[in-house]
This record gives sequence, structure tokens and C-alpha cells, in this order.
Amino acid sequence: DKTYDVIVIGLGGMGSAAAYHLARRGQRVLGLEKFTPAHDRGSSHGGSRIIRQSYFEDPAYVPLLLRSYELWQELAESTGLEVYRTTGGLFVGPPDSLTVAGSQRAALEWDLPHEILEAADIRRRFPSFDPADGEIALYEANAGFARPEMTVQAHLDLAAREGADLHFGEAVTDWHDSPSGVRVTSGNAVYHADQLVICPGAWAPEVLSDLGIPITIERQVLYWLEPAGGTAAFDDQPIFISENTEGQQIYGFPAIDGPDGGVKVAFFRKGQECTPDTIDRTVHPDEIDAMRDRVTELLPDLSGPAVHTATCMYSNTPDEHFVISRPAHLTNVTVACGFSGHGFKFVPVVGEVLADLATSGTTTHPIALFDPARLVTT
Ligand code: PYC
Repeated sequence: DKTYDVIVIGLGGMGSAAAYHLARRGQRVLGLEKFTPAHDRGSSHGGSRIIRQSYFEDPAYVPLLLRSYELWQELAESTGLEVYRTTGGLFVGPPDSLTVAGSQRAALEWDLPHEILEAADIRRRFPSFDPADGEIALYEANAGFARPEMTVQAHLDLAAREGADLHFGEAVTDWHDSPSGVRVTSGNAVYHADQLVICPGAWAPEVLSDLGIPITIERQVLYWLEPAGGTAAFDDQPIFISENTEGQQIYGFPAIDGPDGGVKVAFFRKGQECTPDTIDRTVHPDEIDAMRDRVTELLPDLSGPAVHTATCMYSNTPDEHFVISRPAHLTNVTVACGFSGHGFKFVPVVGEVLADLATSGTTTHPIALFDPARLVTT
């Protein structure tokens, strides 16, 4: 038995950031992860994640995004790693679509720099893009991408440097909360601490089964398509999210993986429900065809074969807002889950929020939207 101030269960995106922010505050931290560092079994892999501020999901996220951007910059400076890059972002669709109108609403509410571009402006400024007449875009210069595996590894390395004990290949089998502290049982040992932070990712339904938080796990496919004319025309592209008249969103990145790396694109949602054990990790030819058909409506040159594919998982709440909370019926537990496919850009600020909650029970960051009381069914 060893006593810690805080145990963090799950060292993916959120858990690795929490371990770092806790350790840098002088907390004695134990992190437990069932897989390897920065693994590809969950939701924090795939080489890139969109970062953006004009947040169509809800303007309430913007202050967290502004703080996250500060922490992205700090992380890049303290590690010397390009954990994120601003490329600009195009949010394309019919003027009244969630992607365009929602982004504009957040930008106006928070006075964020942005431009509204007509279809002809988009074609002129970004020649790979060929939106339909009548589609418009919000262009945000501050948008870009983060590197998920590099970010997780950076937070783990910094946490270890600050003295955190990080155990990999060690699955948690049970956790118990009491007014005097928490007990965590793994395949190897029983650990005690004052506080527990649970960042279960796609394992939320099993790890948090007693909390009644409705989370469904959704299989996602990532595609790296070869442009017909080579990747050069895609090197300096903005990231994009594009919504069609049916409300279906796709997204994509510049060619950031070199001349043979293709261009990463994906459907935003549209996956099958699964569990981490049942997910089909095979990407099927008809899925690649469907992706190519849809993305070439906007980027006609993305008509080549897939040079690479991968699967990952979203952990969806019914309203697609996060869960970050100290559950009322527990005394020493903080949970962060249900990031619903749009969480990674918040990793640095969520680490800070979780460190606040675990050390003081509260945070000055605005997290009212993430209270699970809105969802809890038991
Ligand atoms: O959070 O920006 C995002 C995003 C786009 C597609 C999936 N997630």
C-alpha cells in the first residue's frame, strides 16, 4: 500500500493533462493506465485534432477555449514540441447551418476575429475548395490542429518530471470512495489517496456504471486520402468542417504527414454504436468510397485511394456536451467523460480544471454546462 494525494485513472488525453497539472502543483500523483503511453486503443490518437474558437456547439465553451489556447502555447514552449499549429479554419455550409451560423454566433458573442466568405471568395482564396453556389464559410485564422499522441506523451513526460508515478499496463478493477479517502484496486495492488480523478474515455460505461451517466460509444473512421495531383496543393490548407443540407458534417486537415501521407478527412459522427471490446477495427472498402464521394463534393481533387485508415471512438452524451464534475453523492471523486467527439482541443484546460476540482473542490472556470445532473437517470 502506498498513499498518494491524488490517483488518476486513465492516462489518455484528459488524464495525462490532469496528472501533469496536479503534479506541477506539488500533489503526489499516481496515474494508472491499462494500455501503453499514448496508445491507439481509445480516443486520443490519429495524428491530428481540430482546434478552433468560434464554437458552434455553444458559445459557453469559448472562455475555456481561450484558456486552452494559452495552455497549448505554454505546452509547446515548455517542451519545444509542435503540439499544435494554427492553419486557419473554414467552417462551410448553408448560411443557416449549425456549422456556419453557430460559429458566427460564438464569434460575435465573444468578439472573436473571423471573416464570412461567399462561395466565390472561398474558391479564390483556397483553390482546392469548390463549395456549391449558395454555401458560405466562416473563416477563423486562429483555427488549426493539435497533435494528440504528442500531446499525451508531453503531458506524461512533464508529469513524470514533476514526480508523478505513472503505471502503464495496469488496469483498475475496482475503486471505492469514502469520506476519509479513496481506495483503488488494480491487477497489481491496492492504492490509497485523498482524491480520485477518473478519466475513463470510452471505458466510461463500465468504469462509471454506478453513476447513471448515459454515455454511448460510437465507432469512428479516419481516412487519409491521396489527392489526384499530389499533396503539395494541400500543404498550406486551412482545416475545415463542412456541413451539407442534410446536416451531415465532415472535416479535414492540410497534408501534414508529408508527400506520401495523404490528407486526413472524416465524417463528424455517423458511426455505429460499439464498445471498446466490440468495435470493428477494420475499415471496409464501401466506407472509403462513401467518404471519397462526400469529400470530393467540396475538395474535388481528393479522389485518390486511401493511403491509410484508422478507427477510434467517441463517448457521446445525449446532448453532446461534456461531463466534468464532482458527483454529489461521492466525497472525494472527480470525473471527466462524455467528450462526445469534440474534446481534444480542451485537453490542456480540462487538466487545469480537474486539478482545481481535485485540490479545492471547485474551479473558477465556467463548467456549469458539464454538470451531469442534466443527464443522470438513476
Ligand atoms: O472538435 O472540431 C472538432 C471536431 C471536428 C470533427 C471532430 N471533432
